Amino acid sequence: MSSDRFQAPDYYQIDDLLTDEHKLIRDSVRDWVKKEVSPIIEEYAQKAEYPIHINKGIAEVGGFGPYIPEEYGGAGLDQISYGLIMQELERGDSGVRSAASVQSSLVMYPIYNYGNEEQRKKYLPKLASGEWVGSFGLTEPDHGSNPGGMITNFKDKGDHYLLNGSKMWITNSPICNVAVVWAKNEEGRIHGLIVERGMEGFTTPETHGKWSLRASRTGELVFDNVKVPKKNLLPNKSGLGAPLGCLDSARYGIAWGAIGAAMDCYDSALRYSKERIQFDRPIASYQLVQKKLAEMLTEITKAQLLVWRLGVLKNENRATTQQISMAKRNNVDMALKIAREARQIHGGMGITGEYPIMRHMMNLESVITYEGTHDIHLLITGMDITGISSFRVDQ
Ligand code: TGC
Ligand code: FAD
Repeated sequence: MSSDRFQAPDYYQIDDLLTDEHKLIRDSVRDWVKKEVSPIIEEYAQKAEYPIHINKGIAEVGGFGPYIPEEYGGAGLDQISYGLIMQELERGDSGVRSAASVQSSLVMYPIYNYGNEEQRKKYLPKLASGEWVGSFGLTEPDHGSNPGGMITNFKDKGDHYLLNGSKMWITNSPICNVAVVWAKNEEGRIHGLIVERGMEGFTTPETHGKWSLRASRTGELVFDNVKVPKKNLLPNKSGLGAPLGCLDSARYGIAWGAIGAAMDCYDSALRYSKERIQFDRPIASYQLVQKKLAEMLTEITKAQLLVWRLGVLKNENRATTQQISMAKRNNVDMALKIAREARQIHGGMGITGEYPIMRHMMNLESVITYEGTHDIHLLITGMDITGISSFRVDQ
């Protein structure tokens, strides 16, 4: 891959809305991505492996638990810093941002918010340092958009719980040391359980043959009469709202992350269009190419303003699920469209690993589906506007 010459667009001087600390954090993650991710990521994506050696670096730049308090190993940062970190990591690759999203918002978040002190102390520092990898098991083979229908269940056996069922499409499953798993108790109430690798009956088969998010490991979590100690139940929240609360935090990070992928595609397309000569002139001189570039920058700028405002609301604890949903849907869709246009501008070169475009484009095909599909988010907005759920006929 050619050297990383990325320059971030900031057409509306959005940097003026950031504090010096925000900019320092953003720039340090950007430098780290240029040095540690860009040179290797194409090779890892091609061989469908996650570069696990970078986990230490992600931890050092604050990517694991950015907003978790420092006493538990987190970085103790605000929500805009968290967003900027996700933006820069996804500028490198959605798989790298995925690793940080899952660890931070889907594993550390529920342990911090729904767990007890013993659980926080046992798991959070190891996850924050990158020593341990976590995964989050909500989706099942027959329950994706409708997680409330899950059939994974646990029974109270006196001194332990007996867990049965399976989860599918789980980021990091093949390499996780610990999984936060959502399952129903005998009354049908959803609870979170911390399942550790090595527990008898717990296996994590890998899903092979992905054309998307290749630099990220995906698999199943299978529970065959797994004896889970009672102390591993997250005690402080239950019901579907518990996993959905984690999703709010992860979806917020994705809304920022997608901008990173979009910026990388735009930046590459702009540079390529100025350097590529056809009919004796740079292709950047042609109106159709300029139209594409102008529209890309307009959409990136709108997305940047959307997440900045959402970050302010989130810092004030005022961001709603529905507002987060809108930003996730809009920004991922925006990034995917930009990746497709950028690929056109690169012509044949756009399909090669010489440029990051095709990798981002394929990655975004997962990002637009996971954490709630594009259409599910549209319907969450629809429900908010009308007060009528399209998911449930009785509501
Ligand atoms: P619904 O009736 O709307 O809600 C059930 C209960 O939950 C409450 N609630 C929330 N609570 C906290 N935070 C939220 N964001 C909440 N949203 C809803 C709600 O108030 C209700 O509480 P109660 O007390 O009344 O029972 O639920 P529903 O079954 O109708 O489903 C609604 C729907 C479709 C919007 C929801 O289930 C949904 O979001 N589906 C999409 C599933 C999804 O996003 N899965 C993601 C899996 S994880 C993943 O993809 C990780 S990828 C990571 C990576 O690699 O980066
Ligand atoms: P389905 O729910 O079957 O949806 C199929 C189609 O039907 C979609 O277009 C959807 O929008 C549409 N649809 C469904 N219901 C409705 C409706 N009511 N109205 C209109 N349209 C509807 N999950 C985890 O728990 N943990 C993870 O770490 C994780 N990582 C993932 C990593 C990758 C690479 C991928 C691809 C997925 C991951 N997921 C994870 C799962 C992801 O969250 C689900 O794929 C997603 O929620 C959609 O579920 P589904 O694939 O079963 O699709």
